[in-house]
Amino acid sequence: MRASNSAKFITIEGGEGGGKSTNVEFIKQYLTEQKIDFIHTREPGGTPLAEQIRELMLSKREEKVAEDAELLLAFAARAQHIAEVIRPALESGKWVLCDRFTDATYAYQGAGRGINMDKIAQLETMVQNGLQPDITLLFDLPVDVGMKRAAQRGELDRFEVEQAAFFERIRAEYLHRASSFPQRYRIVDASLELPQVRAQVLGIVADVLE
Ligand code: Z5A
Repeated sequence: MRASNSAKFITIEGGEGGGKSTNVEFIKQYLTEQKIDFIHTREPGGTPLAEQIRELMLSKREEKVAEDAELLLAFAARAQHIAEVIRPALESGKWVLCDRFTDATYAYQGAGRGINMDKIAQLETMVQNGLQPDITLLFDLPVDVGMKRAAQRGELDRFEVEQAAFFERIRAEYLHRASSFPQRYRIVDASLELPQVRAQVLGIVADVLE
């Protein structure tokens, strides 16, 4: 395994149907080939408690979920995930590859649901205490293309049943954040054929390794 003191925190973001799950497998394979000691985890989730919170967040229900309740669930899961998984892994020298992180909260709860971004920033400060990803891969593609892809996967969750306008706001917020944090963000054109997307992704990860 490689030297442990340069462990990277890599997050994977994007709207529906962007191919995050598909491409994360390529990243895992590449990191393994490069003998990088890493863990792969996800948000919401990543610990038993946080996975239960994920279930609460994603399951469809008759009761309307208050926007602040959804926001606090996302950060409750994140607090547990950081304490139990992310920080210990980074501190022990393991890279952390995480499907979604706080950028998703700004995109989904902020732009999607309309929650004030300052409120999200306050929770981010409280829960993360300075922790930020080193690199964020944004799988970007037109909303209609992504929704068609996501629909092919089977039953839709509580977020996936939203209308196109919701996902347009999410896409715009991700792109806005990418331009606000150019050092950290890498945009992947996820509308291309899978081999081309894979080539972009592996190019980015190879750069990080250098
Ligand atoms: N959420 C939130 O609201 N607030 C928060 O703070 C956080 C999350 C952290 C679950 O996330 C939900 O949580 C999410 C936001 C909310 N909303 N939803 N839904 P998730 O990441 O677990 O769920 P997801 O967005 O559905 O991610 P996913 O499973 O990785 O899906 P994906 O990005 O669409 O990837 P995929 O399953 O690999 O690809 C979708 C389909 O497209 C699949 O059939 C592939 O074979 C196909 N595909 C992939 N790439 C291609 C290319 N290049 N060409 C053609 N077809 C392709």
